[in-house]
Amino acid sequence: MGYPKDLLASRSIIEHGKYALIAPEGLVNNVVPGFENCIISILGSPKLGASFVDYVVTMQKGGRNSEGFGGQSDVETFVYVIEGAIKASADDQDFTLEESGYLYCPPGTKMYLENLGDTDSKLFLYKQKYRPLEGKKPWVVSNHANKIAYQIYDGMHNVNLKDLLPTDIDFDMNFHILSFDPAASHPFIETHVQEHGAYLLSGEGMYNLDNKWVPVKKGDYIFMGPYVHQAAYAIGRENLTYVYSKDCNRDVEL
Ligand code: UGY
Ligand code: MN
Repeated sequence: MGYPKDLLASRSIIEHGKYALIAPEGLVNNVVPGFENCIISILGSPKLGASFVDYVVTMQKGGRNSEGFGGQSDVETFVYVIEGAIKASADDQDFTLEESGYLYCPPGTKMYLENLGDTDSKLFLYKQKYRPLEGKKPWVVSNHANKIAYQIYDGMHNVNLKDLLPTDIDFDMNFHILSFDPAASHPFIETHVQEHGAYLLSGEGMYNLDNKWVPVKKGDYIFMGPYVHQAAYAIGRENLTYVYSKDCNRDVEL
């Protein structure tokens, strides 16, 4: 949508500190040091009210981050391959990640990324300050979500969930995939302290954000701040599926 073919209009909704729907057509390229031959857009960030940073990265031919992403003593990182194939490395281990492949790096571990082949790869990338817990330490995790079986979500026969990271208390957040069959919905409108950054992998639906229903589809990004009302209805023929982060396993600090 846009000039000269159409009106200058946008589906994106930005409510700082509360929630945001960011449609892909409004994104611009942000130069982020360390990334070469990559088109990067910063999505959720502290400037929007999120406690994490999410990025969508298109790695072109020769795309790489060979300086290492993250690696600070208090920063954890996560990458998920939306399409294409990359080599991801951490702690001298190499992982070939194809569509649905992911890598989590704990604090102090740099993540190295390199596009494989001549075609573009698209990544959902994340970083956050890790909240330590005495005696506990998370570790490097890599897998392909396509190899993980779905579990029934909250007793709903037509909604399914995958946990991408271990549920051990060492981890202060998890990534999940939630998938709604056409016409399926959440069992209730959630209001919870945890934040989410969600990237829509397939389908279309109506999303309740702050108790207002808005249309959403594949390629959209949604930030949900603490306590914001949230729920989805899937519409159309394809499953509405998204990958999202959720903080867990920690008390709220006073
Ligand atoms: O895990 C969750 O809180 C998830 N059900 N939220 C969401 O899909 N908006
Ligand atoms: Mn939620």
